[in-house]
Amino acid sequence: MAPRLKSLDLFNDAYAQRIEQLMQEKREGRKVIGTFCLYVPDEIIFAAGADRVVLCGGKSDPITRAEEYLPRSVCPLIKSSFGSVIQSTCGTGEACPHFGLVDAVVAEATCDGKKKMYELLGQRVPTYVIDLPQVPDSPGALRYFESELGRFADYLEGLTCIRATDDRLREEIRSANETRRLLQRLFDYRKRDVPPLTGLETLKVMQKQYFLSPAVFKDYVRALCEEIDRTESPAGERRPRIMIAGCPMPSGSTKVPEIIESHGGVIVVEESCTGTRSFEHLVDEERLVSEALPPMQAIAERYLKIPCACMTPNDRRIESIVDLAREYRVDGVVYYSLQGCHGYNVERYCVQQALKQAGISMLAIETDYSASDAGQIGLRVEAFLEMIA
Ligand code: BJ8
Repeated sequence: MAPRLKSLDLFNDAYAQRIEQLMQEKREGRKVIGTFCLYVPDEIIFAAGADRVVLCGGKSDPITRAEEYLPRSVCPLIKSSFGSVIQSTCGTGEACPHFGLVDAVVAEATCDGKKKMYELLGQRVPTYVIDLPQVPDSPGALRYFESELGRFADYLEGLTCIRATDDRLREEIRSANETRRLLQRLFDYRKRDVPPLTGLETLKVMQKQYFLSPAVFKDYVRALCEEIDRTESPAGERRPRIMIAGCPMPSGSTKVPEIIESHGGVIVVEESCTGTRSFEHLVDEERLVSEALPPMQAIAERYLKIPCACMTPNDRRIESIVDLAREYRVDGVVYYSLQGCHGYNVERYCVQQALKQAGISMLAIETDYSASDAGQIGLRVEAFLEMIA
């Protein structure tokens, strides 16, 4: 196993530092936007002069409170996110320190549970919803999404009094693409026989992406990459290489990676919104120049390629999972889905078929944020790792 990299410590104080930074920005009059999903483009928020924090919950504590409002059968990510908000607005339980700082929430029309939760959220904080075409290759989908993003920029201008002009958007596109390239560089190191980072370490970095400011996050990821470059590649025994595919793992939800790696596997890639889906496509900077492509269209093109399970058909996700499995030379895939998440749970069947055809084994784990099934998951993971070793 590779020795722990010192630069990982940079990310440790991320939460406290970030709250201090946001409070300072608010004192200076900057608006803060809370989001819950990758489909809300950072480029537009920053170009309109606002800052953003991602409010997705990965902890199990706030769920009891959320169940006073939401059905128990709703996915834990939605319940945890909403429960944190309730705790913040009612002053009971551990409050979400970020929620208290947001001036508005920008939601998106993805899965049904989230859409309905946003309606309840709208009773507590100004909530703006971006509509999202869910048949992304249908004629007109791109134009519609581009117009939705234009409407979103108008909304932000009303809040911040700053127009997301083409020049400002181009600048933010450059910055966001730089983050995406850095993350790709970080993930490329994991293709080595002995990856310099465990899956758990990488996940904790990825979770900070959604809280830290882009400038600070990039500095830290760059420092981490440079440390890996300076460090000799360790030799070590080969552990079964695992890909996790499925639902995102927001801050607080590390149960499954912990189980996999404590049983001897090493996670080398995550196909999720806390993994490759967050950086895998760049906004096309070249065509901004060569074809004078309007920046809003370039942003719409890139974001519509995100293969969330709310999209249909979603062949590009299934193809991407098989490609990633080959690229990172995985021995097996752990399909991670949350209870109540119909999109990812139903899509599991097609993913399993495609992986079977490619000769790659898959273990499906459907879980929540509690520790109650950890023992049983451990037994299944152990048997899976033995089978693929
Ligand atoms: S782009 S994955 S961040 S919607 S797990 S709340 S889908 S029922 S989080 Fe997501 Fe955006 Fe898609 Fe990514 Fe619904 Fe499923 Fe819950 Fe989910």
